Amino acid sequence: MKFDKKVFLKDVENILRADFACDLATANKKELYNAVSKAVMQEAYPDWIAAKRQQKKRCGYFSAEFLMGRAIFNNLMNLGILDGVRDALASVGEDLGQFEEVEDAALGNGGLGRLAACYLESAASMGLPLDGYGIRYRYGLFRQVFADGYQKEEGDDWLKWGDPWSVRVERDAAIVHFSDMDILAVPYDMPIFGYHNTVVNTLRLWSSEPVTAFDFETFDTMKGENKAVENFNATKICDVLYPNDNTMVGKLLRLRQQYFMVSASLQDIVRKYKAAGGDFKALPEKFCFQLNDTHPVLAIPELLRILRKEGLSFEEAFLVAKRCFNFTNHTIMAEALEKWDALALSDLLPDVYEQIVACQERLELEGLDPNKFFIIRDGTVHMANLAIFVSSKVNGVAEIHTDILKRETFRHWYEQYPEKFVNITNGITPRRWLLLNNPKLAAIIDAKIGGAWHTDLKQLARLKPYIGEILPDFKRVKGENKEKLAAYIKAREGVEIPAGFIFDIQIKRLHEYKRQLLNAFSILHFYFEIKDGKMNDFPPTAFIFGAKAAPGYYMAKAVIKLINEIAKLVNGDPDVSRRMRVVFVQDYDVSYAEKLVCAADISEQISTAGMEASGTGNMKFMLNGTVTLGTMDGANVEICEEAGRENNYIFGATVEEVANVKRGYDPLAVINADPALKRVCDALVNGTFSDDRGMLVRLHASLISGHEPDRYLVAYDFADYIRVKKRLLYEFGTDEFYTKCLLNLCAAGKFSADRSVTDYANLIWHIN
Ligand code: 26Q
Repeated sequence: MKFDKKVFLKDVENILRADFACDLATANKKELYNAVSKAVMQEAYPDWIAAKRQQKKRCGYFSAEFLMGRAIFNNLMNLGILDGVRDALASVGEDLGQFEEVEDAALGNGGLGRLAACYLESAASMGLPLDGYGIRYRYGLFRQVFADGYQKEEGDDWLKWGDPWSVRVERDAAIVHFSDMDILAVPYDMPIFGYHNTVVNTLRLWSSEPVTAFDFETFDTMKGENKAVENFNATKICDVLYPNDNTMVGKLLRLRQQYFMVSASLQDIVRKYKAAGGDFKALPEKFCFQLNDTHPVLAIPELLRILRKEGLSFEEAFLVAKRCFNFTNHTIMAEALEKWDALALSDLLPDVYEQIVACQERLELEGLDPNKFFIIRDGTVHMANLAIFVSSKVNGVAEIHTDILKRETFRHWYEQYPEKFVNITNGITPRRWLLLNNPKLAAIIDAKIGGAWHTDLKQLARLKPYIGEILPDFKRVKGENKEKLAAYIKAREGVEIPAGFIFDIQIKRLHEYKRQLLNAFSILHFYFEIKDGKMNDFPPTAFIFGAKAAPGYYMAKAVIKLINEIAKLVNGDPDVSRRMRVVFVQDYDVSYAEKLVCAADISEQISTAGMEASGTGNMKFMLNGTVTLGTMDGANVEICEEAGRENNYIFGATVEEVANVKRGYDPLAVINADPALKRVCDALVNGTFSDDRGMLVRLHASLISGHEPDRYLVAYDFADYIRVKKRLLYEFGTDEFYTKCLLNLCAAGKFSADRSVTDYANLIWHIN
């Protein structure tokens, strides 16, 4: 984008006057933020409008989550005006950095939502016509605070800074019909700017409003009383993001949210297609839809419903839908696979349910074994099966994950329709996750190989011959990033972390399968060893955690309490705190991740093999030159393929081993056979920690008793984890070690979301 400082400041001043009745001298931070953002938006409108008018086939990325993070810096960078705006503001005595206080848009939980955000940015940067469709939650993912080491949740009022990067498009409002009420859906469009290429795609988020307040003509006096109730319910649909990650909650309000977003999106798309004179049978030539897990799968029966109302037969509608939809699976965890009660669904959405029944009948027509192939069975609707049956392509998100889908989770479907299944390994946008979050490292790379890697990440391989040369600069920058992070943690958490320590970081949602508990156990073990004087040469290390637990997930919350207790024990013990620090940062989010990822020495990716579909945090660390301490799970496998297993620190049972171990696994025997492990486990129940809620006792019990004791093999992998982690800590700091870091960076090319979206475009969407 062209940038003229004078024009820009004039625009800002005009907006300040019109919208806030103030000027540059008197504006507060919020007013300035809104005016600066709107001034940029205003300049970008022509390109945006041009993009909306294009006649090319487009893909809609349907997702219940878009974890966008902070927009302003990313947008300025992609438009090529980051320095220009910074200088312009500086010339009037304002610091662009002040906008670091602006709230993240946290309209997502974790990996799946952040992936959607990375894909939108990458598609725009690659010039691919991809638009996001989702929900404009009034409150995003809860804000986390610790009280006495226990997690507490607070509402995330992300709009308190305003929303200058969205425009409300009332003319595109649609009515979504439920059996008990009609709801108005109003879209808010957010521009998605490609990196230095004038492309502008759209993220359209729907907000629910009462129909009556919008249009009094449709007000039916006969139903006046009911309308009052509807008005109350209407806004509720988009009130809040469900805070679950990798667990399904069967709440009717969640089902309403899902239908609300897909119905509004499809009605809008079909209406415009029709207005442009489109023939419905040719819809797949202009549109396709990527279903981000099962959350938007009601789009399938909804499109069928709409097409049938437009006069297509079921078979015609079915063939159109099949060519339009594709489905991504993000998890094999049984508790995350969406199932809905058929009665509840048919009560709420009778016309939609009718189409699901028709799909089931269509499936039966194929004459397959009904025990293997079903959409509705025993009064339950299986959303993944519906998605697979009606989609053209089904994809997993890393090679090992897609293999497990084919071999186990969806085995029958794969055997019946092998051509449907493809792998698209996840990726991350290198703009936000290197250029923006680690500008000093980016500059080192630019100086050696130029900037082509910004949009062609495989170019990083060309850095390999220079590793020796850039080693000192790399170390210096890593050190500076660690200083900065330490200061930030000191300010936010009140915990002192010497920047000279090794920074060992585990950041991701809290889940038993991700095994933060295993990490905690290793720390406790090192603590005891140091206390006993058995590890007087322990390399000083800071163990840093960031994670939110779903509010109703008891064991996850117990792990948070445990780690906070360990932190208290370790940091408060002068014998040990010279060699170790532990901190669990509060309210971990995208912006915190940006600061942590560039300052890490160790990336903890230690899920039980077979459980983490892909992981994307692992890629972010790798791209910032960090070695992985991990299991052979998810994309870790491909990280090792690309960067060399010898340049990372791999431990633990493999997928095959996990399956074997689980037959007749006796964790108590494993614990009793290993005194180090026994001591750590005992600490949960012998008064080492204070816990008036008894959470740690129950955590301990989950390892040794119940239906499936130690389901995630913490005890089984403990010894190998300790062995490899020790080796890593003692190898740290040598030139060989930093060479490993840089070899990982050089090999990160595959994990660009630019590659991922290009694969989707070529193999699935056919929009290239
Ligand atoms: C479902 C029904 C009702 C309420 C909530 C949910 C729900 C919400 C979020 C179920 C699952 C999720 C999130 C899943 C997720 O984030 N999966 C992660 O996806 C990443 C991107 O592909 C992978 O890298 C991770 O491995 C995977 O865990």
